[in-house]
Amino acid sequence: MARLKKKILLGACRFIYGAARKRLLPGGLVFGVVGLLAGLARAEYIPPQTCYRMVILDPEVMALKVFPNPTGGAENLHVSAIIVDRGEMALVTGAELRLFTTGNYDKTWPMEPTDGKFDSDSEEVFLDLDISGLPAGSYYLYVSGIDAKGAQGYPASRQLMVEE
Ligand SMILES: [Ca+2]
Repeated sequence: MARLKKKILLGACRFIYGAARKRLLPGGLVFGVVGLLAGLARAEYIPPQTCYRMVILDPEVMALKVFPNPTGGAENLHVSAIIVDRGEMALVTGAELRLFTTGNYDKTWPMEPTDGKFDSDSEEVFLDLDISGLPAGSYYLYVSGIDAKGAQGYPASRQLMVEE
Protein backbone atom coordinates (compact mmCIF):
# COMPACT_ATOMS: atom_id res chain seq x y z
CA MET A 1 0.00 0.00 0.00
CA ALA A 2 2.78 2.38 0.97
CA ARG A 3 4.60 1.36 -2.18
CA LEU A 4 1.59 2.18 -4.34
CA LYS A 5 1.23 5.56 -2.64
CA LYS A 6 4.88 6.32 -3.37
CA LYS A 7 4.43 5.26 -7.02
CA ILE A 8 1.44 7.52 -7.48
CA LEU A 9 3.19 10.46 -5.86
CA LEU A 10 6.33 9.96 -7.94
CA GLY A 11 4.17 9.78 -11.05
CA ALA A 12 2.55 13.07 -10.08
CA CYS A 13 5.98 14.61 -9.59
CA ARG A 14 7.09 13.52 -13.03
CA PHE A 15 3.92 14.87 -14.58
CA ILE A 16 4.33 18.28 -12.91
CA TYR A 17 8.01 18.40 -13.75
CA GLY A 18 7.18 17.64 -17.40
CA ALA A 19 4.54 20.38 -17.40
CA ALA A 20 7.04 22.83 -15.91
CA ARG A 21 9.57 21.99 -18.58
CA LYS A 22 6.97 22.76 -21.22
CA ARG A 23 6.26 25.98 -19.31
CA LEU A 24 2.61 25.09 -18.75
CA LEU A 25 2.81 25.85 -15.02
CA PRO A 26 4.59 28.69 -13.16
CA GLY A 27 7.91 27.66 -11.59
CA GLY A 28 7.10 28.70 -8.02
CA LEU A 29 3.91 26.65 -7.93
CA VAL A 30 5.68 23.64 -9.40
CA PHE A 31 8.46 23.79 -6.79
CA GLY A 32 5.89 24.07 -4.02
CA VAL A 33 3.82 21.13 -5.21
CA VAL A 34 6.82 18.95 -5.97
CA GLY A 35 8.27 19.73 -2.53
CA LEU A 36 4.99 18.82 -0.86
CA LEU A 37 4.68 15.57 -2.83
CA ALA A 38 8.28 14.63 -2.11
CA GLY A 39 7.58 15.21 1.58
CA LEU A 40 4.46 13.05 1.40
CA ALA A 41 6.39 10.28 -0.31
CA ARG A 42 8.86 10.49 2.61
CA ALA A 43 11.64 10.76 0.13
CA GLU A 44 14.92 10.09 1.86
CA TYR A 45 17.06 13.17 2.14
CA ILE A 46 20.63 12.58 1.11
CA PRO A 47 22.90 15.44 2.09
CA PRO A 48 25.17 16.76 -0.68
CA GLN A 49 28.50 15.01 -0.70
CA THR A 50 31.73 16.90 -1.23
CA CYS A 51 34.61 14.99 -2.73
CA TYR A 52 37.31 16.99 -0.96
CA ARG A 53 37.73 19.22 2.03
CA MET A 54 39.38 22.56 1.46
CA VAL A 55 42.16 23.33 3.89
CA ILE A 56 44.20 26.51 3.73
CA LEU A 57 47.74 25.68 4.77
CA ASP A 58 49.58 28.74 3.52
CA PRO A 59 49.86 31.60 6.01
CA GLU A 60 46.74 33.70 6.09
CA VAL A 61 46.50 37.45 6.72
CA MET A 62 43.90 38.72 9.17
CA ALA A 63 42.92 42.06 10.66
CA LEU A 64 44.91 44.16 8.19
CA LYS A 65 44.92 47.79 9.34
CA VAL A 66 46.32 50.77 7.49
CA PHE A 67 46.41 54.15 9.24
CA PRO A 68 45.84 56.89 8.27
CA ASN A 69 44.03 56.14 5.02
CA PRO A 70 43.54 58.50 3.22
CA THR A 71 46.87 59.79 4.51
CA GLY A 72 45.82 63.44 4.81
CA GLY A 73 49.42 64.63 4.45
CA ALA A 74 50.82 62.34 7.20
CA GLU A 75 54.54 61.51 6.98
CA ASN A 76 54.21 58.04 8.45
CA LEU A 77 51.92 55.16 7.64
CA HIS A 78 51.25 52.47 10.25
CA VAL A 79 50.36 49.05 8.85
CA SER A 80 49.52 46.08 11.07
CA ALA A 81 48.09 42.59 10.58
CA ILE A 82 47.92 39.14 12.13
CA ILE A 83 49.49 36.26 10.21
CA VAL A 84 48.15 32.79 10.97
CA ASP A 85 49.79 29.58 9.75
CA ARG A 86 48.08 26.19 9.89
CA GLY A 87 48.80 22.53 9.48
CA GLU A 88 51.64 20.44 10.82
CA MET A 89 54.73 22.36 11.93
CA ALA A 90 52.86 25.64 11.50
CA LEU A 91 55.23 28.55 12.04
CA VAL A 92 55.12 32.11 10.76
CA THR A 93 58.61 33.19 9.76
CA GLY A 94 57.94 36.50 8.08
CA ALA A 95 55.57 38.96 6.47
CA GLU A 96 55.86 41.32 3.55
CA LEU A 97 54.32 44.64 2.68
CA ARG A 98 54.11 45.57 -0.98
CA LEU A 99 53.06 48.98 -2.21
CA PHE A 100 52.51 49.66 -5.89
CA THR A 101 50.67 51.75 -8.43
CA THR A 102 49.49 50.90 -11.90
CA GLY A 103 52.31 53.26 -12.95
CA ASN A 104 55.93 52.33 -12.22
CA TYR A 105 56.03 52.41 -8.41
CA ASP A 106 56.48 48.97 -6.86
CA LYS A 107 58.31 48.37 -3.56
CA THR A 108 58.35 45.60 -0.97
CA TRP A 109 59.42 45.73 2.68
CA PRO A 110 59.73 43.03 5.35
CA MET A 111 57.35 43.54 8.27
CA GLU A 112 58.32 43.17 11.95
CA PRO A 113 56.81 40.91 14.60
CA THR A 114 55.16 43.03 17.33
CA ASP A 115 56.54 40.78 20.11
CA GLY A 116 60.04 40.92 18.58
CA LYS A 117 60.30 37.34 17.36
CA PHE A 118 58.81 35.13 14.64
CA ASP A 119 58.37 32.01 16.76
CA SER A 120 54.71 30.99 16.62
CA ASP A 121 51.89 29.83 14.33
CA SER A 122 50.25 33.23 14.82
CA GLU A 123 52.14 36.52 14.76
CA GLU A 124 51.04 40.10 14.95
CA VAL A 125 53.15 42.10 12.51
CA PHE A 126 53.58 45.79 11.77
CA LEU A 127 55.54 48.33 9.78
CA ASP A 128 55.90 52.07 10.16
CA LEU A 129 56.56 53.44 6.74
CA ASP A 130 57.92 56.86 5.84
CA ILE A 131 55.59 58.05 3.10
CA SER A 132 56.70 61.70 3.05
CA GLY A 133 58.35 61.22 -0.35
CA LEU A 134 55.45 59.41 -1.99
CA PRO A 135 53.68 61.22 -4.82
CA ALA A 136 49.99 61.73 -4.14
CA GLY A 137 47.65 59.21 -5.70
CA SER A 138 46.00 55.85 -5.36
CA TYR A 139 48.19 52.88 -4.39
CA TYR A 140 47.61 49.17 -3.88
CA LEU A 141 48.85 47.84 -0.57
CA TYR A 142 49.39 44.09 -0.17
CA VAL A 143 50.37 42.17 2.97
CA SER A 144 51.29 38.50 2.84
CA GLY A 145 52.71 36.01 5.33
CA ILE A 146 55.57 33.56 4.93
CA ASP A 147 55.86 30.27 6.82
CA ALA A 148 58.62 27.84 7.78
CA LYS A 149 57.97 25.79 4.62
CA GLY A 150 58.82 28.90 2.60
CA ALA A 151 55.24 29.27 1.40
CA GLN A 152 54.00 32.79 0.82
CA GLY A 153 50.27 33.07 1.48
CA TYR A 154 47.60 34.83 -0.51
CA PRO A 155 47.80 38.55 0.32
CA ALA A 156 45.24 40.78 1.97
CA SER A 157 44.95 44.12 0.24
CA ARG A 158 43.81 47.69 0.70
CA GLN A 159 43.62 50.66 -1.56
CA LEU A 160 45.76 53.44 -0.13
CA MET A 161 45.02 57.06 -0.92
CA VAL A 162 48.13 59.15 -0.52
CA GLU A 163 47.35 62.84 -0.09
CA GLU A 164 49.88 65.66 0.05
CA1 LIG B 1 56.28 35.85 18.32
